[in-house]
Amino acid sequence: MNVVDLQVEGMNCGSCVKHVTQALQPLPGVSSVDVDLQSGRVRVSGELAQDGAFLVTALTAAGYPATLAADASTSSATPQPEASGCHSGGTGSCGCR
Ligand SMILES: [Cu+2]
Repeated sequence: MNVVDLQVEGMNCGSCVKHVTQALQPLPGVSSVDVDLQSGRVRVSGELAQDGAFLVTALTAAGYPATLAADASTSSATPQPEASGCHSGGTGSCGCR
């Protein structure tokens, strides 16, 4: 079991969190995905065979440009269930439509 932390851009609302989770969850070896909406941090745990680059690729393809976060020693990534909905007064700049 290992953990990869990603820094993800373009998440502004709960729907984005859902999209990001759905983009990562089916990938090989992924057993859990924790998204912190406010910091844009995503923590993926599982039997991840590679260095996490495939996670970055998948997320970017899903419309959320991601980079590997350098330190894996952040405090717990607490999922943020809800922010301003992007369809109701959000900035509109997030990856979901
Ligand atoms: Cu959104």
